[in-house]
Amino acid sequence: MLKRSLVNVALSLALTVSWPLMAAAADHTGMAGTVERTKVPHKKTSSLDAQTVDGIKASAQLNDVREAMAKAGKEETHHLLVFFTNQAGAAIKSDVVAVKVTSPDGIEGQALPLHGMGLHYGVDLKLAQPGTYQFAVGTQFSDGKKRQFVFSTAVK
Ligand SMILES: [Cu+2]
Repeated sequence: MLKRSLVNVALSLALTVSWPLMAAAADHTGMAGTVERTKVPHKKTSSLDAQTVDGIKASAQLNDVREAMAKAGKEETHHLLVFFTNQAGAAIKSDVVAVKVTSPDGIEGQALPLHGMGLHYGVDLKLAQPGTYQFAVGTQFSDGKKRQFVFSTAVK
């Protein structure tokens, strides 16, 4: 029975995530996450507290990308990554993912779409003021329910 359930897990993973997408996700993490974290003394990646709403867990990460962005002539300072998993821990896709960012001065911005980037959804953001930001992430999964996940973190 154990063997059979392992096969089922492997099958469902293969069905939900295609290999080229997984490779893209691995590259992305390598570039902005693990590699830099070991080289750079100050922390460029912060993990935000995971939220579970109605059986779906959302984990978020905020990467400081201002150096690379500035080199490319862009004003964005951070890349927000959001990962969704079901109760079995498998990555799942949402038809719509958007974020409303509230800046430290309490002003809520317009909804910005997050794009599917392999195993996560991501968007580049300009978080220019130091202080605590709130990220309200709206979703719609295949069950049609709208779920909102709210994260917050301090930015220097
Ligand atoms: Cu991304």
